[in-house]
Amino acid sequence: MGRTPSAPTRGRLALRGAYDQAGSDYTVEQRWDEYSAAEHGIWRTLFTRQRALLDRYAASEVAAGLASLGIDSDAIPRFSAVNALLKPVTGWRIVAVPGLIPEDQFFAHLAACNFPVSVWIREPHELDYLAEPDLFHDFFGHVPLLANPVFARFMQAYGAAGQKARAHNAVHLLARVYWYTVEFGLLQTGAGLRAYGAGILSSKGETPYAVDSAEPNRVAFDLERVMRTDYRIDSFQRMYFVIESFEQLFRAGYDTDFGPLYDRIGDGPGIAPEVLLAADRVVTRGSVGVA
Ligand code: HBI
Ligand code: FE
Repeated sequence: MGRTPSAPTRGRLALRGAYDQAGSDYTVEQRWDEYSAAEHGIWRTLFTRQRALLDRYAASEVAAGLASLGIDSDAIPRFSAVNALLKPVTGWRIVAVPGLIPEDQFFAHLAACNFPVSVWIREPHELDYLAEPDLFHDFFGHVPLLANPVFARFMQAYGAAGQKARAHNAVHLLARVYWYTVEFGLLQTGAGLRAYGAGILSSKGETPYAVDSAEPNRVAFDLERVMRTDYRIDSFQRMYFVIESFEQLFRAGYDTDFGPLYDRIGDGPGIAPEVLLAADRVVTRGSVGVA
């Protein structure tokens, strides 16, 4: 009979999604009609306050993506409506999932240009922080840049690399790349530093912090340096890596055979995020810095 996937575990956290309803690829139906007025209200509150930060703190491609996909504060987006606009532009589509899914399925979805978005939205007392990705993080943070052709190709290449990394037992190294780019990446622009990472853009506190605070280190992106660097999941970042363009990201994810890199780095301890190395191209030296 059909095997029911069980909820993946992440530390001791019990995941709240309805995993018993998921298919073997972990997708579910969005069931948009079942969202309550209160849930739409949470979307509206979160969207409004994060949207107001974008012009000052985010890469311009983020607001452009929201506009081109018709995403606004009115209500929780219908995935099908957004897909109708997204698919023709970059070939990507959103698939609904119960929440965090096992990494092999996650990589397979990205390699197939499917972006998994959690169907549930956080509760009123969680507006500022929650440990699991919910609909607001996944949608507001990740979906706008899927309308950018270069970024979208990077994401696909990342998914394909994930499948190879599993064979090398190097998923933890690739996860660092995802963390420091897709989740917490900064972009150097003519107008100054701007955020493009979803973990930044979905956080009211970390959006101004990532761009303006004197605390964290900011270092020019280098693929091997990123793969060697530990990250913290329970606080604002102490280190951000700065790309010059989405093309740079795409080249790093696409033209490189990660095999030799994985072998060279191995699985020794990572560099702490507070540490700056002599070889780093430092953009800003943070007050957390260790010489
Ligand atoms: N599942 N829904 C979801 N969203 C993620 O961002 C995610 C995931 N499963 C695994 C995973 N991320 C990570 O293992 C990768 O980023 C490396
Ligand atoms: Fe995310």
